[in-house]
Amino acid sequence: MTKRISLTQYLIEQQRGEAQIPAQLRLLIEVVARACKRIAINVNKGALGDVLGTAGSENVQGEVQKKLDVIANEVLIEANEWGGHLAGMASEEMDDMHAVPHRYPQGEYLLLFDPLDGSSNIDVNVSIGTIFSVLKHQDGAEVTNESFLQPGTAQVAAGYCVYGPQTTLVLTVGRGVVMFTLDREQGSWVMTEDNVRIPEDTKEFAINMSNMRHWAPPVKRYIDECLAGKEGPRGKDFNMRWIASMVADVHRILTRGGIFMYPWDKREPNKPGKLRLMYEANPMGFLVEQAGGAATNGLQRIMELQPTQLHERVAVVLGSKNEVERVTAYHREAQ
Ligand code: AHM
Ligand code: MG
Repeated sequence: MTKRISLTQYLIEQQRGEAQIPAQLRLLIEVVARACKRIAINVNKGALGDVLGTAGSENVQGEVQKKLDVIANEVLIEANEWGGHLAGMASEEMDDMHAVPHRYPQGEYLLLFDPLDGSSNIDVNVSIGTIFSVLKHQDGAEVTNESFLQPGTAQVAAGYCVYGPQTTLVLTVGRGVVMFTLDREQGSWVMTEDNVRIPEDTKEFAINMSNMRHWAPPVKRYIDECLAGKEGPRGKDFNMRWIASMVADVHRILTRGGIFMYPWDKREPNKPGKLRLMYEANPMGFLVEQAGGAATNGLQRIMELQPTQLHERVAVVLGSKNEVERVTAYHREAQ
C-alpha cells in the first residue's frame, strides 16, 4: 500500500524539519484547512442547502455578495477566532479588519482571505475557491488595518482551496508548494503532490478576451502575438483558457503551466486592476514563485509592492516564468 501523508503529518514534519514552522502557524493552517472542509460541504449542497443566489448585501467594493460569500466568510471567522493563534483577520468581504475578541488569547499571526473567489461561478456549478495569506503581527502592538499593510515578501504562508470536481488544498510555507486532496470518506487531507513545479515555457494563456479593446498596448501586443500562432513572431500555436475563477485558473497553471493575466484596462483608468493585492495577488504570487513561476503587475514583482490600503487592487501577470518575463519586458519597453 502506498503511504498516505496527511496534512497534519506534513505540518508536523515542517515544524520539526528545516522549515521549523512554529506550533501556532501549524495550528493556524490546520484550522483554515478545517474551515475549508466546512465551506466545501456548503458549496456541495448547492440548491439543496439554500446557499445559492445573492445575500442582498454589498461588500466594501460595491460588489453584490452571494450567500456563499457570506457563509464562507463566517465559517473562516468562527473557526479562527478562539484558537489563540491569531491577532486579527481581514477579508475581501469585510470593510475593516476583524480583531480577535478580548475574551480569547491573542496570537502572533494575521490572516487574510478571499473567502469565496470566483463568485460569478457559484450559481453555475463551476470551480470556485478560498484564498488565504498569513502575515506575522508585530509583538504586543494593537491590531489595526495598518498592521496588515505588509508586502507579499512578508508572508509566512499562503494557499488556496479549490472546490471543483475534487476539493484540493494547495499550500506553501516558503519551502515549495504542496497539494492535498480531500478524502471525503475519511474526512482528511491527503498529500497528492509534494513538489509542484510550473514549467518555464507554455503555450496556454488565460485572460478575459472581451476586454481586449480596453487593454494597454503591451498586453495587446503580447496577446496578438499569441493569436498569430505558428505563422506569427512566436512561431507556435497558443491555446486559451478562462475559467473566471482565479483559483481555478491558477490551479491549472500550477498543474500544467500557463500564463494568467488580469491587467489594468481603460474601463476604470484610476483602478490599477480588478484583483485585490492582499487577498488574491500576494498569496497567489507567493505560491507561483515557490513553484518556480513569476508574478508581476506588468512592471514590478507583486510581492515587493508596498500596500497602502487593505482593499488595494493590482494588475496581475503570473505563471510560467519566461512568458511573465516577456509580458513584463513589453511593459518596460512601452514606458
Ligand atoms: P471575486 O473575488 O469577486 O470573485 O472576483 C475575482 C474574480 C477572479 O476570480 C477572476 O479571475 C476574475 O474575477 C474574473 O473576472 P471577469 O468577470 O472579468 O471574468
Ligand atoms: Mg476574489
